[in-house]
Amino acid sequence: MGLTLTEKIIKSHIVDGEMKKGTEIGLKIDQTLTQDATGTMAYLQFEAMGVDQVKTERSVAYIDHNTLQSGFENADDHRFIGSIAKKHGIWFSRPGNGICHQVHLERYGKPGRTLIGSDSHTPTGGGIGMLAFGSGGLDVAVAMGGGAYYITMPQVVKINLTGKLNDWVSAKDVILRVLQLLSVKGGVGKVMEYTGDGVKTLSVPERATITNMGAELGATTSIFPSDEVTKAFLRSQGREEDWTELTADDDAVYDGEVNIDLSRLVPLAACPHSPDNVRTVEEIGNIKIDQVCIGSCTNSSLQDLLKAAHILKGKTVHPDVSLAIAPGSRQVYNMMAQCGALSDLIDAGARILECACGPCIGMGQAPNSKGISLRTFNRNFEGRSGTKDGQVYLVSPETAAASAVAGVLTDPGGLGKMPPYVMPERFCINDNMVVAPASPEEAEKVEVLRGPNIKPFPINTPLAENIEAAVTLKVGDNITTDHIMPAGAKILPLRSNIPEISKHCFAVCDETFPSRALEAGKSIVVGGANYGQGSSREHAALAPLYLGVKAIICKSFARIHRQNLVNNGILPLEFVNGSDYDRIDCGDELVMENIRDVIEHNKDIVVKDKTKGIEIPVKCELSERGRGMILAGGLLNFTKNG
Ligand code: MIC
Ligand code: SF4
Repeated sequence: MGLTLTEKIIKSHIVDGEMKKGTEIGLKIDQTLTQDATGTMAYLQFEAMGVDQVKTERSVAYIDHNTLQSGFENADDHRFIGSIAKKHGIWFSRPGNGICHQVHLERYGKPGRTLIGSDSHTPTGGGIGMLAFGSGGLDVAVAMGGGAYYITMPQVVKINLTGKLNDWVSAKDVILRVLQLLSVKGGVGKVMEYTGDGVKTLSVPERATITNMGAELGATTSIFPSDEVTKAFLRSQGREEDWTELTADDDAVYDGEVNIDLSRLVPLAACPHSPDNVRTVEEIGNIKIDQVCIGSCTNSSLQDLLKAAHILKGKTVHPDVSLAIAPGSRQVYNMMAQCGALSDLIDAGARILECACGPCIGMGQAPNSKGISLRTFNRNFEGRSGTKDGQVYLVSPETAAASAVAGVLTDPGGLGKMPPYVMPERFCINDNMVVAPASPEEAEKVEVLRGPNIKPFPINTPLAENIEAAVTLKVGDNITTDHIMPAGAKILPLRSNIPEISKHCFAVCDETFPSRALEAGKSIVVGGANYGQGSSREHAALAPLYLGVKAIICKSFARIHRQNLVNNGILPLEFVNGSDYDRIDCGDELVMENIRDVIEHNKDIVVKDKTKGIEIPVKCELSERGRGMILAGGLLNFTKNG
């Protein structure tokens, strides 16, 4: 029986377990990446492990999220990350060099390699044929130390692309169509593997747009084959030697199949407030818009910005619209300048931002009250833009640019013939903003620079014999990590300071939660389906840990967040009968008797609701290793105990 591409890469990297679907496997990790908003914690955790030099083939620390520097905090974090990177063998991509996923694709991604990153959009690397996963910072720290990365052996879904995209329809519309078909829960436990004749019509950055937003499907990751298109991209990046051909076997067996005829796709948009709330631009109609943002790790490649520049050339941004553009990397920015397209954007009235995440994570450019904002980004969760009642639509760069001129949501289809995009023979290569680590001999002398905002992270204690605590919060379905631990210009600077950032935990749902939870000392949170979808931020586990949350009971979890809870020793419990969700209320006193023994011996778990006088069966599906982590009070304790 032939193998899928995913299985081939897993086979060459598996160091623990067997390739049996649904069981836990450990993978050797070749490359890691961090970004600054999750990086400070990841490096503090790496330090706590006491490893001198990273054991990976390449580890890169990017600064791209917190670049506003509205106070000393961000700049201090940058210096901390820069110095600790230098000491431990990590390459340091300085602020201004670009968004981690875009830069990594351009300069470091290699077909057939494994990559984990402390950012949920790390699967962007799947566009170049890597098996790339988003994870918590602690998992990255372990991988840097040479430890395996554990996942559940995924199902592999074939996404068969046929035909060719029509003019003005783009990769963003492909992934929006997949989201429309499968929903934000549709990828859980699965790898999306793209195949078919249509693959060769898509460039590497277009493929990366698609694998990037596989995160929004909840997928373990997404991957494209490595073919002649990949080879040409690597050649233009001066890295042809990094290329290897990779495809699935002809007789590979998949667990599911989705067929997409590229030639039948039309411009799409994800309406507020979920990436799977997808309709055609035509169906939504010419709604009046207030803001357009082009950029983010999804759509900020040279190809994306050149298309936007073509549409904007010789035009003026509509008087009622603010257009902001953030190139994905310095390479993109520079090439836009060299070919004159940057001037077309400036002439049209675009507000050019630095190469960073910027508005995507609420670092500036919040829309006006109730403002309608079209964004080429990947997430439109409520409040994420920085404006609570902002209405964010996710669209392609073509739709974004056409709409910025018209002042209303506009199908770019009416723009005539689209000029073909020809990839440059050679991209503008300049790695001078990536600082090399010190040699192992020099490393000892490197001083790690810590600012006053960098506080130690909380470490859990071993699981108690019994848990007796009240429900301090009950939330609904599809709660995102942006609900649990919001980001944005005011809160992101606190990422290195858990006591401070915890004051904003669940602020979107209930501002009184942090003080109530702290006062209670220990408590339990109840949630619906797909709890913790979205980002990889470990802070969505660390802040509840600091506030005394002992367990989350919900209908189902998103993958990365569940792992972050286990890594930090918080019990992830799921209702055996989803309808029991309705029987528990906020304020109920819950008891889990002998929970330590129950977890240790994998027995059935019963939660007693003392307030209601009822018993509710829940489950906690963990591998032996996972149980060990919960018993020890998290991964660090577990590793220390040997
Ligand atoms: C995001 O897009 O939500 C982020 C900010 O990149 C996060 C990481 C973080 O919270 O720092 C992610 O996607 O993992
Ligand atoms: Fe940055 Fe946005 Fe991408 Fe997250 S999704 S890495 S915030 S650009």
